[in-house]
Amino acid sequence: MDMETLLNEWTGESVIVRHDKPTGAWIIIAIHSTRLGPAAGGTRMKSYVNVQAAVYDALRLSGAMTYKFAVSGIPMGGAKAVIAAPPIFDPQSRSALLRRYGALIHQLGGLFSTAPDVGTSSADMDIIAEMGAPHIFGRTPAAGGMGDSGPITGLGVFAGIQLVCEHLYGVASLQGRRVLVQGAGQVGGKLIEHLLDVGTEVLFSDVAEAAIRHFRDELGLPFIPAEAVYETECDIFSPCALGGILNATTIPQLNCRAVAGGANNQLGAPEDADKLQARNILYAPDYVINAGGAIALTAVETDGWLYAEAEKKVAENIQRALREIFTTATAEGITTEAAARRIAEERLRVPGP
Ligand code: PPY
Repeated sequence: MDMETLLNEWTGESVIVRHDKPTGAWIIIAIHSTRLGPAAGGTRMKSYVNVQAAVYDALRLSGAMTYKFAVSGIPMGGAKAVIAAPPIFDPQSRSALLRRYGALIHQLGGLFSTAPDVGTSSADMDIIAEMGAPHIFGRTPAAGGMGDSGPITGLGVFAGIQLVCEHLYGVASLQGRRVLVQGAGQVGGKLIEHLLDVGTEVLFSDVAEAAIRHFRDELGLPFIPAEAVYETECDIFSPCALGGILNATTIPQLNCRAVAGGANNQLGAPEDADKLQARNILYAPDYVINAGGAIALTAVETDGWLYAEAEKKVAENIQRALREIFTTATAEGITTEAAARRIAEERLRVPGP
């Protein structure tokens, strides 16, 4: 798709594009909506085949942030930033690039705040904040931030799975339920710990050697190879790695009652929500169940909550949102994805700032 069509079909507000001459990197900030407040979204850093692919990623991901904040009741707008890095560049030029990115955020004067995302860490946020403060979430505790939001996102997914069980079986207990976690990283790994704590039968899949060694060899959990993930029988399938994994190829293979996981952009296409519904598989919309990081970062860093209070807020907030979504979907006979969208759009139907 050419750039004009891409931007034309996008429902967001503005895009900032900066070519970083010293490194050749492209910085793209997509401001999807400032309807509910100043916009925020994580910074994703990786290499892309071309600038267009990077712009496309930023545009696509920014909308989910708008919906995430709206459904979670956080007074912020949605955005996402992408740093399209050159294939190889040394760590020194990386910090300099992050500082220049921080200066750009500073220039935007609060229109946009950022946080860690795929390819960026809390340590990176510290560097970006040297120029970009105070518009940076998720700095390291040493720099006064909350640190990594992966664990609390994992806790939120766990709380969401409990609510899914309550909806499916009438009891929130996970004891003896079988959950397959795809991706035992920052979020999935923490989720697995919470599941094991309450007596869940956990299966996992991962491609990283270190994760396989830990969860299969040290903890003795059944390891499911990538090619068998979708067909493996379980109560809940929890995608915590890649996007786009729910599609025309995988949905017919699924052997579960529900999909509830932390990965972003799980649906390959909008109609995949209908395919799940037709198979009677309950889907917890990704941007609702994975909102724990956003909820906690804003609670702790903007509103001054203690971490332990934020943990409670994350669990309650996600469970309340999913309950409302499942009730709406059942009452209206629509998909859970459509119900979540409807609730978000109702909240967005207010006068702009
Ligand atoms: C996300 O939840 O996907 C994020 O990008 C995290 C986040 C958290 C707080 C402000 C902005 C982004």
